[in-house]
Amino acid sequence: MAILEELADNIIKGQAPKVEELTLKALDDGANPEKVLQEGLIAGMNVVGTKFKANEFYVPEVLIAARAMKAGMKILRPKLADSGVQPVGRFVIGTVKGDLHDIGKNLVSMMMEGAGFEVIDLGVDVSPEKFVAAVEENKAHFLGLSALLTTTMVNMQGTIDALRAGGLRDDVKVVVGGAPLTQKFADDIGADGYAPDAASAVDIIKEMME
Ligand code: B1M
Repeated sequence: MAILEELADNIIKGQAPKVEELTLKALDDGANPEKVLQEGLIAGMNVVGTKFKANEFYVPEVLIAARAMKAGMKILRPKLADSGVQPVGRFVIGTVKGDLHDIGKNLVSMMMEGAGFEVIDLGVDVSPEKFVAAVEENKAHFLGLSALLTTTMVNMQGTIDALRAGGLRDDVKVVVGGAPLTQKFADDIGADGYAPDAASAVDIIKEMME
C-alpha cells in the first residue's frame, strides 16, 4: 500500500501513533505537505464522514479518527504554513449563549478541520457579541452555530440579528445545527443552511463555496 493510502487508512482506523509515524515518514521521503494533507489526512476523514452519515460509524469512531487526524495535523501545520498553503476557508463555530453542550459542536469542528478549513472554535455559551467579534476579527467565510436546547436555539436568531446590526451579515454564511433544529427553523431565523450532522455540515459548506 502506498504511504498516503496507508495514512488515510490509519485515520479511518483512528490509529494516532501510526498516523504520526506515517506523516513524518511521508515528509522525510520528500512528499509535499499539501499532498500529505489532501491525500492522507483529508482523504481518510472524508471516508469517516461518509461512514458516519451511513450509520456505519458512530460518535466514538469519529472522535478517535479526529484525534488521529489531530496527531497528523500537529506535524503538518508548521510545514503547511512554511510552504504558504492556504486553508480552504475560515470557519468560526460555537455553541450559543446559555448552552453548554459541545460534543456535536466538537465533531463539526473536527470534520471541518479534516476538510481543510481553518477552524476558530469559540467553545460553549458564546454570546452574539463574541460571535460577531470573531467573525470580524478572523474575516470568517462561514459561521457555525450549535444549540441542543429548545430554550437556547432562539439565541441563534439573536446572533444573526447581531451580525446584521454589525454590518457583517452579507460577509459570512451562517450554518446552524443541533438536535432540536429543523430546516424550517433555520429558514425562519434567516440562516443560510441547516446541517443535521457533522458530515452534512462539511458537504453543505463545500456546496456553498461552489
Ligand atoms: Co443535556 N440535554 N442538558 N447534557 N443532553 C439534552 C440535549 C436533552 C435532549 C436530554 C433529554 O432531556 N432527553 C435535553 C434537552 C431538552 C430540550 O431542550 N428539548 C437536555 C437537557 C434538558 C439538559 C439540561 C438542562 C439538564 C439539566 O441540567 N436539567 C442541562 C443544560 C446545560 C446547559 O447547556 N446549560 C444539560 C446538560 C448536559 C450535560 C452537561 C450533562 C451533557 C453535555 C456534555 C457536553 O456536551 N460536554 C448533556 C448531554 C450529553 C446530553 C445528551 C444526552 C447528548 C447530547 C450529545 O452530545 N449528543 C442529550 C440527549 C440526546 O441528544 N440524546 C441532552 C451527541 C452529539 C454527537 O449529537 O449534539 O446532536 P448532537 O450533534 C450532532 C448534530 O446535532 C449536529 O452534528 C452533530 C454530530 O453529528 N450538530 C451540528 C450539532 N451542532 C452543530 C452545529 C453545526 C452543524 C451541525 O454548525 C454548522
